[in-house]
Amino acid sequence: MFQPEREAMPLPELRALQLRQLQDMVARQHEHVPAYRKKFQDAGVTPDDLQTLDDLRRFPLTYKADLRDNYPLGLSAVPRGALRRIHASSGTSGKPTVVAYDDHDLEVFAEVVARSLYAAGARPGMVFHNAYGYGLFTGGLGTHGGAARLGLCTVPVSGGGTERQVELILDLQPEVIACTPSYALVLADQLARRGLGPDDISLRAAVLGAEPWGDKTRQEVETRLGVKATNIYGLSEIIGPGVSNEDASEQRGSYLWEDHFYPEILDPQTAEPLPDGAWGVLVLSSMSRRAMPVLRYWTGDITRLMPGAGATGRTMRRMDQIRGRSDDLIILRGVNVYPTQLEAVLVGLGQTSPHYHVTLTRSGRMDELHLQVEAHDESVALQQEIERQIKAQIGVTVRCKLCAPGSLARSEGGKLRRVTDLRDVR
Ligand code: DLL
Repeated sequence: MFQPEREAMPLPELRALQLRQLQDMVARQHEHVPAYRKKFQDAGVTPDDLQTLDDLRRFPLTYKADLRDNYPLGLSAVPRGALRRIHASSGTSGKPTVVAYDDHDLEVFAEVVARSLYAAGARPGMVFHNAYGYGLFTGGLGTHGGAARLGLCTVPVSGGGTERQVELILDLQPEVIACTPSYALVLADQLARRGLGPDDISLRAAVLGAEPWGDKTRQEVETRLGVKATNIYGLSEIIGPGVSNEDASEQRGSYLWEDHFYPEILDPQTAEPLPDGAWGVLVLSSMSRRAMPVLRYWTGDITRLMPGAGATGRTMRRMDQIRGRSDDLIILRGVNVYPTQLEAVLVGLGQTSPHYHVTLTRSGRMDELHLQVEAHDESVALQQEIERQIKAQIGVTVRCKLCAPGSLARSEGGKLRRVTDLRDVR
């Protein structure tokens, strides 16, 4: 552990710290952020109503729309002169969502990323190939700060330029790489094109996140790059990468740094709290943030808090892999489908590559799901077997099309979109 005194804090102490920090955050929001004061008024609560952790459910949720409505810095709780960095989240229509950090927030950011990288297997003195995008995206600079805190030597290569990335990996011999899972496969492809494999490179640990991925991708990245791959999760509104990370020795659930981020799992439809073990929407409160603390932020990410403690001695809870987002949930003729469920069926079959793409169309009143998958064997028999297994395991009829390895779009370091929804295009 990077910070055993925090990561393995006795549970009663952790719960007391969470309550204290939540009380402090709500008081600061009430005093300094008019939009929160109004939200509290509308919900009929005051900061004094937060006496136990259970009381939190009476407090209002924060949605992405709240950040947009208060664009750019309306939710800031500190004077403008105290701000030290701005990031923005990608991929939304219209204006981006802007998030702000003061000195204290950047310390917290570095600390949670350092813990995450350590859990992934990074150790002081190692060389760190950082292929997350540098810029407004939190991935590059966020992991950079944590790597400095841990004592790594960072190669700030950022995204894109795959050939140059491979050169740098060969020449500088990094032990640790951070990038999206889909980009890790792009790098493996480029190495293979040069006739190189895991024994020719120095990498040992890959810290992968920013998009949903599953065990099929993990297996492929691990064998082709010769690394242990762990899942790093996070989002700009809460801090960026480093809300949680798996431990390399365990690879079962990401330890959520609960001394800074308070997690809840809510029912996607009713927003009622769900117990540990149940799948629902992850809601997070960034308790220790100063510049732009958010209360009960509806991440839209579907996961669960895993029941019981992990095997590493940490007391903090683990979250499972993200199954999808509550808003990219595919509802196909009444059946809920997450793209990662399709991936799980492909893993089970074991005869395709992890590259797939879903296109949703509507003909008349019928929604159709077209699944393109790369496979060496483009036979009708395999295509029918995939359709049959998906029907049997998920309960939906899909049309599968096999295509040659390398033919589907690859990530250039940014987020890969696995679903194209053409149903609303008229
Ligand atoms: O993607 C922060 C990040 C950077 C995380 C690098 C990990 C590594 P945003 O651009 O605000 O921030 O996007 C946040 O990305 O709500 C999830 O839907 C998705 N996401 C992030 N990490 C994972 C993951 C960064 N490990 C949104 N698995 C989140 C699945 C992820 N989805």
